[in-house]
Amino acid sequence: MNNLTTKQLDLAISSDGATDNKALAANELWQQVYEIISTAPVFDLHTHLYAPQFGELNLFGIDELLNYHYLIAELFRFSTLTPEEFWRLEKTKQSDLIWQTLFVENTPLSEATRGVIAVLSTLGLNTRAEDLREAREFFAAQKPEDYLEKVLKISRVNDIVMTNDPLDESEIKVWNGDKKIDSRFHAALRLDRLLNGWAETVPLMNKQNYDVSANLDERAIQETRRFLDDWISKMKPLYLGVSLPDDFVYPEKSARGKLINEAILPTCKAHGISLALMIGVRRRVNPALKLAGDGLGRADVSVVSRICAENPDVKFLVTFLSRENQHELCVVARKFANLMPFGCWWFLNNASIISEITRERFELLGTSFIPQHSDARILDQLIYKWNHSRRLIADALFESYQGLLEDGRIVTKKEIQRDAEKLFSGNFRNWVGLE
Ligand code: FIX
Ligand code: ZN
Repeated sequence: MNNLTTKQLDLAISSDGATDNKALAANELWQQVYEIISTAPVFDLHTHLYAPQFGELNLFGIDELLNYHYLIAELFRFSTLTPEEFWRLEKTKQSDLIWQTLFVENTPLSEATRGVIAVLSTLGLNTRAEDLREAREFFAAQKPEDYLEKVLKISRVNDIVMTNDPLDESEIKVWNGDKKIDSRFHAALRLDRLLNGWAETVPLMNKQNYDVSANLDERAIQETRRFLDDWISKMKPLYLGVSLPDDFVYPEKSARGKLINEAILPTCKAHGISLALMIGVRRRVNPALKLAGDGLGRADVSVVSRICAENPDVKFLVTFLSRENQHELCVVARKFANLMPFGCWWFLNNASIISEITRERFELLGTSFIPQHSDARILDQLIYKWNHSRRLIADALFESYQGLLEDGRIVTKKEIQRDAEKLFSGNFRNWVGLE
């Protein structure tokens, strides 16, 4: 029921002549919201993509798309092949099998299979092909630098944040080399191995001439801070990031807890850099599936309350992997201005859950959150991941505007443009101190 009387609505619509400030009646509202959201430039704050300068780390094409670990996990739902037999196949045979099993013999209904369909369809390729010949010919004909422009244009992604591991040999080579990295690709310094596997990390840091030891004494803490300082100046990351298990606690009597308190948080303060906490992953619940073998668990959101309360001068980007943690995250974000919730991460990146999470975020946080990141691992995925999410976010935003209209306030095209800019790029840019 619309609280605005027809007269008020007519008055509001004609309230001022300027088109952008003209009130939008409900029927034209959807059109405007959808158009503005569909074209809003995106700052993709978390991906596993790499700039072209990273060479073979920069993945695209049908064989990479089909070997996405989401699809490998889904393959074993239908195939009698064992993981060991699958891993013995060469990549093109793996993608042939995945295409045959998930797309020909079965209907591609999952988010990940529909994503491949959306990419093929957008690129004008046969989505019901019996084999991958046409697709392989198409991608083989793409010049990587031209194809990158094509994908960024289609997906309207202007900026991409990578996930950069300062302990990865192939990455170290690029960062120590003299290639200028495409400025649209930004670094995020990933801390998983340092924080979640200290014992295995010690020799890797020693190899880079940092004098650390397993017993994490004062010297090790100092040297870890020097390691972080050096890599921050080399990568110029927009944030430091780490994924954490569902049973993560803070404070924690562990190497991780000591490193967070004595190395990571002081480094964030010293550099004024944000810390991204991605909480709730259970790594290798089925090791046989390798990257596809990770799961999730419901976490204790109070850890975020404590870390935000005890570190008011650190800005935290936070996402949880469990659907059951999302409402609590919104409530904690209402308590702490140094907390920015972001994304519908991984197993949450599905229409039914994105819809639910985005609606509760608008209801509890207004536009003070970052609705999505792609988590893309293969360049082409930007095409479907952002197309799917834009539609869902537009639906939720339209519903919020409709509610506002019913409560008695019109919304203008200019305000929709302002909100879309905040949600898809501005909130993140401001959070990490970009102009
Ligand atoms: O920790 C992460 O960054 C996760 O996103 C990855 O580990 C995961 O494999 C992924 O790509 C999910 O989309
Ligand atoms: Zn990720």
